[in-house]
Amino acid sequence: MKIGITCYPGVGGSGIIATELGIQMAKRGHEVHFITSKVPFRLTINHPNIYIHQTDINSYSVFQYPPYDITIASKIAEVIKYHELDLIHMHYAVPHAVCGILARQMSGSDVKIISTLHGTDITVLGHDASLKDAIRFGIESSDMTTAVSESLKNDTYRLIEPDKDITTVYNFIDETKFNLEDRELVRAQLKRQYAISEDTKVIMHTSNFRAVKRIEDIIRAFNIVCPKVDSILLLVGDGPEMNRMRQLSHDLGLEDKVIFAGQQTDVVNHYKMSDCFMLLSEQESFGLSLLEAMNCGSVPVGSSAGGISEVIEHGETGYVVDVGDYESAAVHLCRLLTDPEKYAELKNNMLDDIGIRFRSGNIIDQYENLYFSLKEGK
Ligand code: GMT
Repeated sequence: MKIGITCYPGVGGSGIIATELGIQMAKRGHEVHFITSKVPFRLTINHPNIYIHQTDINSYSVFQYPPYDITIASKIAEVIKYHELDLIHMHYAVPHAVCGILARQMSGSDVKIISTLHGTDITVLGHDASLKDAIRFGIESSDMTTAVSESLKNDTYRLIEPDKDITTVYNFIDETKFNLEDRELVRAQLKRQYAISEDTKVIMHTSNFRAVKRIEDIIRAFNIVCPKVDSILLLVGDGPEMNRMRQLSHDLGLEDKVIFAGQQTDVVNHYKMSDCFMLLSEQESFGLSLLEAMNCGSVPVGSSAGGISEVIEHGETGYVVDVGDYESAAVHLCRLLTDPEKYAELKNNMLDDIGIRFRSGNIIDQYENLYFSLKEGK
């Protein structure tokens, strides 16, 4: 099949899923065309089946805003025509799903469109009355729409009310990158690099440091854990909340205990160094970082937001607390970090469970089957 993919190319879960899916489809023999404003950051391999079409966004002075949507749509239309694509896979409802519809019209072809909803395109933007109709249009005009969790699917029906079936296809990870390989060795090396002593427990979080991640709750939970367990908090990533979080750590007297590691290219090794992983978001359609961390052997404590409780089986593969309940998160962390038997039990369950439910091969099969069914219905 000839497949076009459009996604946000920067650091972010939707771009990661789009890129990994494209790579895996190329490896399965499909011709994959990325049509994006920049090369997606996780697209670090060369493969003969992968083509990259980058758009330049015109910033002519008459434009108050550079016309991203029109430019990307016309590039998609050009690639549809020139490469005779069978289908285009649009990641994120606005503007990409809508750009896909426009591109199909511009190309005059009957290319099939599959759109994937990733989370904030519904749970945040769906509350914006000026975008709601556009989101619904993008969903209803796509030939197929998927959501990354049952929770996101239900949120979409509730907030957007589309007259359309939505299929849940969970996030997945590349298990050849995120795994337990050399965990003990990597852990020892990285701990030396950060001057963390061997016995100190590492609690980790990584994100784009947006308010929706509620990093404040993570720091407040750690503030309770820290006096009870020899531990440090490792925060990987950067974003709008960074300065406020530094200030909070300072105000709580935790400067020496919280490591702000910034954006990291080797996030895998940081996962491998960690004992526990925290994701206490306000909204989280799935929580791809959870799956990455878990596959690297870090036991999770998450909030009950969105799809997190579809990823973590509370009490079996980690713990789930109500949004904002950092005190309970601290209780679970203390238990995990001081009870090696409980920790081992949850870790084993976790590795078994995610190896079955989120196996990348199965998830890529699901997408590929959807692609084939679209193509056959052409
Ligand atoms: O988490 C973010 O803020 C990034 C965001 C994105 O759109 O790139 O991630 C969303 O899509 C991911 C991949 O499907 C999901 O795993 C994340 O849970 C989701 N983020 C939110 O819902 C906040």
